Amino acid sequence: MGPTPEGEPRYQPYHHPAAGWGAAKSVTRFLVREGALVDGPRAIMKMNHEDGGFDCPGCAWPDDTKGLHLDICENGIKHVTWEMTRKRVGREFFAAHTVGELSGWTDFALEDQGRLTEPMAYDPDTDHYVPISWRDAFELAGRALRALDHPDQAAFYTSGRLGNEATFLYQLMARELGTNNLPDCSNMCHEASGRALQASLGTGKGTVDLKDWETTDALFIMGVNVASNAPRMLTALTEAYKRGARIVHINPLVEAAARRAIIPHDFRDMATGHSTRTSTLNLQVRVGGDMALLRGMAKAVLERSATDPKALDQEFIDRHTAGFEDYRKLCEATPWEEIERQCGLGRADILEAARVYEDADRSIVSWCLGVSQHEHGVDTVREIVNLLLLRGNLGREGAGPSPVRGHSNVQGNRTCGIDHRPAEEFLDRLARVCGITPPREHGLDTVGTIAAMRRGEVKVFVGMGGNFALAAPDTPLTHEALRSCDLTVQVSTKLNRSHLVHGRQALILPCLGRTEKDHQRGGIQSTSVEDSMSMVHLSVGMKRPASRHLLSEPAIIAGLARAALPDSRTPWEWYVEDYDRVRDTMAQVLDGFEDFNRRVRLPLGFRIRQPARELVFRTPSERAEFSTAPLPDVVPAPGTLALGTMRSHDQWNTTIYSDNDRYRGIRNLRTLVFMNEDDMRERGIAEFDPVDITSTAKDGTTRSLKGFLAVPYDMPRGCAAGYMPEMNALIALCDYSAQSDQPLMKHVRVTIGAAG
Ligand SMILES: Nc1nc2c(c(=O)[nH]1)N[C@H]1C(S)=C(S)[C@@H](COP(=O)(O)OP(=O)(O)OC[C@H]3O[C@@H](n4cnc5c(=O)[nH]c(N)nc54)[C@H](O)[C@@H]3O)O[C@H]1N2
Ligand SMILES: Nc1nc2c(c(=O)[nH]1)N[C@H]1C(S)=C(S)[C@@H](COP(=O)(O)OP(=O)(O)OC[C@H]3O[C@@H](n4cnc5c(=O)[nH]c(N)nc54)[C@H](O)[C@@H]3O)O[C@H]1N2
Ligand SMILES: [Mo]
Repeated sequence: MGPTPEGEPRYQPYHHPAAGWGAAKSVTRFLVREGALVDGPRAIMKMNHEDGGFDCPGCAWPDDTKGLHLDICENGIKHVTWEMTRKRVGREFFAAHTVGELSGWTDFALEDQGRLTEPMAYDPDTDHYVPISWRDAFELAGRALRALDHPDQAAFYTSGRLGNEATFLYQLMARELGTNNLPDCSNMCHEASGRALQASLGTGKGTVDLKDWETTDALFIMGVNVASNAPRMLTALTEAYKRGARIVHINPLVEAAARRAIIPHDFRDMATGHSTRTSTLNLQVRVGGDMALLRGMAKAVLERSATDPKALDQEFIDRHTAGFEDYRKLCEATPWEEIERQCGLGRADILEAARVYEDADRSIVSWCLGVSQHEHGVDTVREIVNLLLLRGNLGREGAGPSPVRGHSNVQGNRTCGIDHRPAEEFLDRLARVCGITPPREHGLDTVGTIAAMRRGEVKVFVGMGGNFALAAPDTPLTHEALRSCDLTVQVSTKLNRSHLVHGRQALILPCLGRTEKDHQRGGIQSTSVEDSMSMVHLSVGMKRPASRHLLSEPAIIAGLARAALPDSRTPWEWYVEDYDRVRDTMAQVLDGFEDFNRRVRLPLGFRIRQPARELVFRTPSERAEFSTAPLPDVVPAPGTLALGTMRSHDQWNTTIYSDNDRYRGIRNLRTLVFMNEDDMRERGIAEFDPVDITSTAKDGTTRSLKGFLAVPYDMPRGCAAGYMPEMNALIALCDYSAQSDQPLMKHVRVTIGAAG
């Protein structure tokens, strides 16, 4: 799915620090390829600045608050440059290529054509996309939406790039139409984290901010590939290490950030090649074994408290928590042997991690997809909270849970109303302020939408960004589902697979990117975003739009809404003239957004109040609640392996920049599977041997990928790993978590054998 490889596949384990000149070299090559050697650096200087500029769309890590650093990273630069490319996909391009022909292109080649420039509609007679005016495009979509028997026959997907103002208008349109069918990328990402934190603490978000990262004594980094996917966290890790904080990495793979890093903004380090350690302890847990490890650490803390009462913060437990006694008994009753077997680590390792935790006055646990994309993702995140509660690591500086979110505004999307299970209180306020009658039944999430499209129950699919056709599980089935729609609408910046896998009618609606000037009647507009640590700030584009035909996302939503809801009393155009007006309405509907327009213009924006941070818990007991879930059985059956799908260094979700994965030592190869050497030997497989991978779903059906190349890798036995989205075909639609409805993207049960 990536570009045509530049040479033979190569594998050479990587032993250098993360970031540094390797990153700088890779960026330069990239800027040259995109023809952005001039614009790129200029734009980058404007990124993540407290005095204006645009928010880096690369990830959701918060901006540096001290303003001392050039707050950028290799992958953020690539991501921005990818949007700023000078290449264009105009009407001539679509006239020259049928959809059938484009379907044979790689995903890299599709996106590499550059920015989309004008609205296009699919013409089934010629199998070409043909130009359509914005007016006709809106009318076509409006007609399809008006023709539905019920609004629940439409689904409105959001990818986490959408700014808060557009988000608010988007959910308003869906709910005014009468549906809560608002699937989003969170359904595949941090749904489990949100639900767990909500259940344990009464808020679905982390409670810490960057200041806490700067003062904590111990960091536990679980299931995240920091150097590739949250590179700005490298700065926090090196600074923590230099300060004497302990850093424990919990991951089946020892990723680059779990060794050493060079910080690109530290010119002295860059010049001398001096690197800083970023880890005190690496624990290579079994895939899915995190909960057992956390249980083991909690058990160790409780055992120590028998002789050392200071091991527990009993006062905190008594005052602020519920369910401690049950949890204590559960830990006691969970045998060490079971804990060791399930996490795949020896007792000494578990005790060492527990000792780091016990010795720290303040601890932060941070996690990403390695924790959330599992059957028991919710239970594991709740176990993280259990562990934190034992020592009162909540509601004080330097301590607390800190999920690393993915897309740059995925957290803001949820805050501003993208939720297929909206709270009653939110709907009440929306009804009162916006004068609509929102539906009360819960809507469809990502998995539910695919199943409903396939059954013919959802007939219109609108994708507000993203690349649903590739990001979703069960690729062939998802494609079948999209193809069975009456209409698919994709609001996008670049050509991608979701434009080629379409309904009977299809629209491509090109929008402004975050780097571009958004000119409306009321002048240049800015939009707000919320980072992983609940900071809301403005982002304003400064580049000339890629084409004069592009509309902003709010304008596209308003156009769709006007056409679908001819009798609407919502002032759609009036909102689009000046986004301050949208923000004024949001201030009345959203909790924590009072005085939105003023506060969002403060130098660093504002932080949404986190009740749990102030030890206010909106749970049934009004306390932080311990959970008492049994440990899941994650040990693979004999002959099978637990396979996790993940990103390479040179990709952004479904966007593949190259076939290299520098920090894992891979060149020119994406169709690979990383395996433990002993597991390979046992199967008679040698390095680069072609293998067939077969998954078995909960319903007993099987799916296969053939001819992937095996790569021996330092990882626990019984585990395997490979890249998304190539491996999404292995993940059955029915394989989602009963706790979060998230597809099991980090735990596919597979057998692997020499290619037949
Ligand atoms: N450059 C770049 N940045 C990105 C993205 C991108 O594609 N490219 N994507 C963005 C998005 S949307 C998201 S959600 C985040 C994703 O950020 P990550 O969560 O880092 O994403 P993955 O590549 O899926 O990597 C998952 C990590 O979890 C580990 N892992 C797998 N199974 C387990 C397990 O059972 N337990 C533990 N402890 N670890 C496990 C893997 O070895 C890997 O290190 O990054 C965001 N940032
Ligand atoms: N197997 C497996 N599958 C996974 C995952 C996994 O770990 N394993 N991770 C899951 C996760 S965490 C996520 S978040 C999803 C990601 O799923 P999505 O968010 O759906 O996918 P992306 O690849 O981020 O979307 C890329 C497209 O977004 C469009 N785009 C870029 N910028 C803009 C913009 O400013 N506006 C608009 N309207 N469009 C824009 C471009 O056209 C580009 O082609 O994938 C999920 N899928
Ligand atoms: Mo994500």
